[in-house]
Amino acid sequence: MKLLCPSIMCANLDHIKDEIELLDQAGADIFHLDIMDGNFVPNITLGLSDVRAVRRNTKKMIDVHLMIENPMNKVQWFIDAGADIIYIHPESERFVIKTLQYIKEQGKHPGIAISPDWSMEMCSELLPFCDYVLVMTVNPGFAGQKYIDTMTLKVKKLVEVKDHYGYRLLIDGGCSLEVIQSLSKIGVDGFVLGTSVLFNKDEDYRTILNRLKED
Ligand code: S6P
Ligand code: MG
Repeated sequence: MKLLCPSIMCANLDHIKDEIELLDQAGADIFHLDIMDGNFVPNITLGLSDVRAVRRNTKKMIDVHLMIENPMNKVQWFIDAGADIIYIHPESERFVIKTLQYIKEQGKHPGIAISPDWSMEMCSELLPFCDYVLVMTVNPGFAGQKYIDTMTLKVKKLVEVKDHYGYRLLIDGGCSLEVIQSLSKIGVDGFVLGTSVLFNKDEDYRTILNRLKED
């Protein structure tokens, strides 16, 4: 069973309540919220009030993908706002393990987001502390980019050791139907769904999510 994670920055934010309800009823598993600070990445997207708004409208899991400098100081804000899974980028924080431990101690799920520049080996010390690992298959900052093919080798390496460490492996960026089908076959657990497959399409969310679940 794949975990299907709509990327809320790609939804129609004029109607956030309706969007969340539709996605929830259509079978979304985890709501993915991209949080950017304009420093770590050259963009600013969702924030705490968006996390609260999603939390008010679903009982399903919410993840926050923190693309911000020094996330340790701020993870508690996102926990208080209702996040269940917190992804941090190792390159954004001096004390990564300490931050992952803190998230776990608060009863939430720690995760790392691995940028295209980072190899699996550069993250190996962190894997025992992760409930979730998010491989970025585009450069962080923007929706609508193309999947970087050379990331597939890293994904395969992370699949090989995921049962040993006990994390779930998800993919973020350019997840088209073809990417989802092929990576799901090799053991990837879930996918962030943005403009490549879910939003601004002619079909409704339920039709698309049902198809993705089947394949
Ligand atoms: C990018 C962000 C992603 C995007 C998602 C969009 O920095 O972390 O979560 O929102 O990748 O999906 P797509 O299909 O437009 O690439
Ligand atoms: Mg993301």
